[in-house]
Amino acid sequence: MRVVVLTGAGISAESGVPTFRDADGLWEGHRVEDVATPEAFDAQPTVVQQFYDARRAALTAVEPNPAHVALGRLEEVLGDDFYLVTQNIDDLHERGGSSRVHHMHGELRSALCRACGMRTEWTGDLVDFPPCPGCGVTELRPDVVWFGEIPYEMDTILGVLRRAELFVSIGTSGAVYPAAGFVQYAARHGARTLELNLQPSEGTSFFHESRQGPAGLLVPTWVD
Ligand code: BJW
Repeated sequence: MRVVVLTGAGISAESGVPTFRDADGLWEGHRVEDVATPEAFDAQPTVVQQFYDARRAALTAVEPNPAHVALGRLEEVLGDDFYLVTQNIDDLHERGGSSRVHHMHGELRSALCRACGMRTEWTGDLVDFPPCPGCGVTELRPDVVWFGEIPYEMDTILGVLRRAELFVSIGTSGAVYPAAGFVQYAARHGARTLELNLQPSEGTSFFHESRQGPAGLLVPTWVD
């Protein structure tokens, strides 16, 4: 695996999807802890479902931007030498032309059964809590990774990071682990590391090189 790219909320910002920790961030009015933990879901399932329903609905009004499209082109050129892992739960990479996207924090368009663990396509409004199509129990939740939960595909991701020649981080604050630790892990295993972000992230000093600016400009320039 030669090139590994990690993306965060910043890559979707120019498409109109709010980031988490910028001034107009998603969590204004909604503290992260109020909606993005299993405990919050236990305490207020309807509020949490409505929060994700709103984000799912907002997705229909946005389009991929030149940064997503450029990564789609890169996958076409590099094939199996390219691995894209995103912390985002939107589908803008897929709509931008990427066919192999690894969603380490889950996906808005997927539902997870708390009883049997089955992951299924999200079908409409789950505020009414329909039963799981696999086991029939009414335990569906958004298929996203909340604080305290283990992100998806960690073994695979760490494997590709060990084999990476280049690790590129795009539009992420470096505030949330384990993704924030990927740069040091990849560098320790011999990769060159590059950050493309609007401003220096919390982890900027760990990168060999850091470029600042909007992803819609920086990513196509880097890819081409
Ligand atoms: C632009 C731009 C433009 C703007 N162009 N750029 C080690 C140390 C300390 C704590 C921990 C640790 N390990 C674990 C923890 C605990 C915790 C954690 O990290 N806490 C921190 C707050 C300290 N982590 C966990 O609980 C994780 N689980 C875990 O660690 O399990 C144990 C384990 C793991 C692995 C192996 C074995 C055991 C789970 C974390 C789950 C995070 N979930 C969320 C919600 C997902 C669902 C949802 O979307 O609702 O994921 S929280 C939220 O933050 C979301 C994001 O994916 C994530 C990261 O945010 P991101 O993408 O970086 O966005 P922002 O807003 O922070 O930054 C945007 C950036 O873009 C900014 O820098 C802007 O400048 C930039 N930008 N416009 C380019 N146009």
